[in-house]
Amino acid sequence: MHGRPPEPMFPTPELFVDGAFVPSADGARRSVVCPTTGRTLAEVAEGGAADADRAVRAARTAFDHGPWPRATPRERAALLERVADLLERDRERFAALETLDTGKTLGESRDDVTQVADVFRYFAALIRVDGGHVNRAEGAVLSLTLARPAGVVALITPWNYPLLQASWKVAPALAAGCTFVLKPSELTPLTTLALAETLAEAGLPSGVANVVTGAGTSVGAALVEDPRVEMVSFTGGLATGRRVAQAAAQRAAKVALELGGKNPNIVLADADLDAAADHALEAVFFHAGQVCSAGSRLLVADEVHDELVERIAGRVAAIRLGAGWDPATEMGPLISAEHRAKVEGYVRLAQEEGAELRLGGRRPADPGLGDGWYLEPTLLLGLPPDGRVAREEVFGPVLTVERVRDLDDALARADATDTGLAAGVWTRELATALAAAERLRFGTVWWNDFHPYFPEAPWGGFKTSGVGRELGRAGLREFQEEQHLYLNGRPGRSDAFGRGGARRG
Ligand code: TXE
Repeated sequence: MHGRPPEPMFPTPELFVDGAFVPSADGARRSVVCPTTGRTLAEVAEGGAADADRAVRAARTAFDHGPWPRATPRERAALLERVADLLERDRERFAALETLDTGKTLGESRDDVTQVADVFRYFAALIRVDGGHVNRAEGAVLSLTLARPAGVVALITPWNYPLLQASWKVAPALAAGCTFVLKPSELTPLTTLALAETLAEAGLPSGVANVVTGAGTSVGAALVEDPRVEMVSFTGGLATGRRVAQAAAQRAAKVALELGGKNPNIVLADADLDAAADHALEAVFFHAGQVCSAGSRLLVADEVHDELVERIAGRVAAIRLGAGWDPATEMGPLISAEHRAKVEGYVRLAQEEGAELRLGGRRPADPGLGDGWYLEPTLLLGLPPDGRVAREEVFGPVLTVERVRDLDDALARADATDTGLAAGVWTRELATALAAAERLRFGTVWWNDFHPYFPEAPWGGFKTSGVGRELGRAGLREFQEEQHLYLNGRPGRSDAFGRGGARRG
């Protein structure tokens, strides 16, 4: 029914510490399960606090005594370029592993790898041109701002974009001269372990990159609490992000957080409805809605509401579910049984809150899909703006639609959430889009589009969607400490102290 799953070369299923693949201290292992078939893909070493400790020690030694933080920007850039070359060489392997592990389509996984290689190339270029700046150059005095590496960093990533999210942290951390311990989601460690192999093949010195697979509550918590770790970069859910921030705050460590959001997609009466309908679907059904910037909340002007809903409904019903490796598939399964149950709970809650279930919301009847954690693409109409579903992240293939009076009404609803990651506005008038963007408290605003991002532009959220930015210049700054260097080429005498006040006056 699904066709044959790909058979890529699997990475060594061990921890990667100090340049070598090693078993966990207590020999524990965890089954990594394919969300499409329910079968075990690999038995991966399950690290614990002792392994986190060993990895941090390696990263600390590599930072304090190793060559990487002292390498020139040109040398670091050359290594990042090599990593990008290897990723492109191994694109099919990485894509197949990602599809097996996450359930997303092979097309999406291939695009992920292409973009990941581009992220490495971007930070390679940036580190060569972004060395700091001159604050003052006055006579013999020179004041410079230099960017020093932030030190040993912990990188904690989620399961929806395992390789891509890792690259948004790994590439700038390496460019900056940091050393790190990376903990992937326990659900999807395969491409992160393959990335460790790639970094080693590219010639990264031992101890600079370490990967410890295992649970968030053991490995993740140990990394965040470790006083030798100077910064934590975390992508995941809001509840976990708050815990991470609290633990880091206990010891005044830096944090960068990307915590997802409830992202409005606003369609005004003058919008190009053909394009708006296409992108309304892409906004939420891409990777079955398991995207931090999913446009799950469609706010449509009264005048065009019914027409847009009809256009969308016809297409939602036709979305083809299936295995990511089947070329006919448009949408794969959800990541786990627990996650599907959570999304189903939100579909029920939306109806209890007064929404009408127009389509989907069920597990597909096709017995060929019975082994995977599929959920039919779902369309809910008339979602009340004051309920929980209008505010909370569903993270599944669920599009909710609200009828709005006008732009003001849409903006008021969009603003009535605690999160602020990304928003879309559809109108033919640039002036309207600009006015909307000024009032939308979201880290990204798209006009007549939804989802595009690229390494040059910052990514992150307002409000509870996060702290700090990834990608762009800001994404490199997260992994740097600014140092003010004041140089005085002509030292003068100072009469300030101990000279009998002779010059005071
Ligand atoms: O994420 P967790 P979960 C949202 C989405 C989803 C919800 C929960 O709404 O339904 O979060 O997902 C590690 N100390 N997003 O529970 O737990 C964990 O092992 C340190 C949005 O799967 O946040 C994993 O590596 N680390 C998001 C990582 O945190 C800990 C993407 C993320 O997992 C830890 C994913 C701890 N105490 C889910 N506990 C986005 N922003 O895109 C867990 N972890």
